[in-house]
Amino acid sequence: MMQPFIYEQNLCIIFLFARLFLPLQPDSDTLIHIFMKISHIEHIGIAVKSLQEAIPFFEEKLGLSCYAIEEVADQKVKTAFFQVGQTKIELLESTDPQGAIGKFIEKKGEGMHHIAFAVEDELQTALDSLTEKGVQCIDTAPRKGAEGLSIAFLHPKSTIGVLTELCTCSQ
Ligand code: CMX
Repeated sequence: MMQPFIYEQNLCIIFLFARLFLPLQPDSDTLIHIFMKISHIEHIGIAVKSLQEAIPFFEEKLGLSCYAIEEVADQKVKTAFFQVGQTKIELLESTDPQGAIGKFIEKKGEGMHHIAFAVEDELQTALDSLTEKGVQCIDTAPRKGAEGLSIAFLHPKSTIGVLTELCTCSQ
């Protein structure tokens, strides 16, 4: 059985070695790869069968208020938005069974569909850098999403299984 004092001494030695060989600041190579600043979670997308049936749950049970309903024809969805702090909840109802939400509901049922990060950088630059790093971008260029945001999706197969959206309102 190791004495507590010797044990503590060993820990100190390990810490000093680690401190010597692992610099606290990222090296210049690492800094080159820090390119995208995510400011917050812009919204969380939830696939629902019917907005009419889902909205009352959020309003009457959770006390949130739906502030906008918008159809995004391009995405084959109708959306409803709720503000929760800096983040929104986006309910997504399919308008076409062949669209992304139609297929998702058919396969997995209702539930969380994607997470959207607000990025402060130029979206095209972020997409180019991600592509360079081997991330599969569904959109290789930004396009217009709900609420006039510029958006782009990353494929769930290269984002740990979570469909990920990047968005910015600055472009
Ligand atoms: N989250 C995690 N995985 C998902 C997913 C999701 N939301 N949607 C699909 N997948 C998975 C499927 O489970 C499937 O996995 P397996 O191969 O292991 O079975 C795989 O991706 C392929 O799925 P699919 O049903 O065959 O669908 P597609 O390949 O045709 O499309 C995707 C998948 C993600 C490329 C497509 O849905 C897409 O382009 N999404 C981005 C656009 C979008 O989602 N628009 C709706 C929201 C719009 C808005 O917010 O305004």
